[in-house]
Amino acid sequence: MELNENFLWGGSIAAHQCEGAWNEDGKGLAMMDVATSGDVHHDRLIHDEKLPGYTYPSETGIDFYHRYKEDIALFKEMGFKTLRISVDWSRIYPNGDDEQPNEKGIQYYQNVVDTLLENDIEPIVTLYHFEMPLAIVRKYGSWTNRKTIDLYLRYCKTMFEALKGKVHYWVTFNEMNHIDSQMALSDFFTYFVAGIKYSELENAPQTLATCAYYMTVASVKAVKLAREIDADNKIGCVFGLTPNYPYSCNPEDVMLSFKRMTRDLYQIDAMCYGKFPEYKLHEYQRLGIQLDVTEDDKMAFKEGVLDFLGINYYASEVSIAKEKEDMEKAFFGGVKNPYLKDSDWGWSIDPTGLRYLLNFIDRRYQLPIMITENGLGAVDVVSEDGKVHDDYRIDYLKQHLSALKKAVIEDDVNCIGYLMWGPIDLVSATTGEMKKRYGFIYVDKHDDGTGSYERMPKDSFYWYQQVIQTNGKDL
Ligand code: BGP
Repeated sequence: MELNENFLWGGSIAAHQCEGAWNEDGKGLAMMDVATSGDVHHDRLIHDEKLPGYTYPSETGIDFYHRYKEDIALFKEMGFKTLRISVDWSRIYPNGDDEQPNEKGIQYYQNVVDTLLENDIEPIVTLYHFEMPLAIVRKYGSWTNRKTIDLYLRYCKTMFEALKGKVHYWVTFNEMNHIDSQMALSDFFTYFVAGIKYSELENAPQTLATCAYYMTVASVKAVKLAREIDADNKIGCVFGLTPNYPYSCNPEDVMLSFKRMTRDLYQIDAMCYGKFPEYKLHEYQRLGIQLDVTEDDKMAFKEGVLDFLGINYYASEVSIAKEKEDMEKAFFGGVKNPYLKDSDWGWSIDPTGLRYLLNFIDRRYQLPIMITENGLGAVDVVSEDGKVHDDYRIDYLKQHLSALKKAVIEDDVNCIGYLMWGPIDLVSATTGEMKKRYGFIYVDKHDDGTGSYERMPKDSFYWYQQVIQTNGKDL
């Protein structure tokens, strides 16, 4: 048995990491426009306003806004069946609550989608990839306010209508689960997902739970809306999931590991089982957290069950109940796994973790799964022959795709696509750097502001082309 012939091969990119053009054609400021770069040791900093004259890679990105035709032609050359893009909400409603949408912003995404279709590439559109208008954060307090659900739905409606009949795969949110996952205990992660800074919250558990709940309600309502506008729409939500292993068979390690692995699945439960889970509501009650669950919300959960699940997979974690002081920590949390190597940015490299996760999610939800992100962030060097020989990336992807094939072929997991993250080099979300590169296509752009933006296929470009051509037979 092989992968289905309709298997969706492709890649994923996000507006704020590639478009640039931060102030063109009526775009407003978005949340990420005030985040400056960090590095492997430091989180990105979040400022109150855009720093005047401060140029950092996100401001110009990789200039995808002006070069999308050239880039899509390269994706086509690789044989992409699909490309996941995101819409930057601040291009559509620059102030969040404008009376009318910004036509130029809509036009831009129509052009990108038309170009994809002309190249036989199926567009998958994410409506929220950390790109909320900054004005909504300032004026309404972002997802702490129920009003934001209405603003989000109005924006979704605008996009569902503008791209009706052209886009059939939609993603309501990217990685909303990080709002209260392990990762959330830093300013950057809560800001990234919901525009709030962890250290500034007076009652963090209550605020994080409220934001998570409102985002979940917004997602199920968007699912219903998408179906009403076009019955052919397939709507998913993307989660950044991290399998967790017990350090030993000590039942306490196993219990802790289970708790961590399942702690942010309640949003998926809510989106797949037609109701917000009782176990989470009881947990909130015990913690003194109150949610304003309305009858309208309950109906929305029933009516907004997802069509597919998107999983972003990068690394696994390990849990140990009694951590010793000298144990090395892993980037994603927990202690370092002695059986795994790390990437240059400290993310564990674990292909079997992908197979494990696919099995886990398939058996729990029985919905089609798309791997919506996976890849290796590395420092690439242009060799003397002018090329990038990224055999390490090929090796990483080969191992992960072979694990995915085992999940589909041997374990019968219903995985319908594989979208490699950052098929063209772009700005890193967690560090804001260009140095951390994922692409099959090299972009001549650097953190010091130099570079011509010229595009160049790396060795992995030709490797992926072959993978797609043989539908994954030749890895
Ligand atoms: C995911 C985000 C992406 C992407 C990826 C890699 O969490 O959805 O936007 O950037 O992580 O992270 P980074 O770019 O920091 O290496």
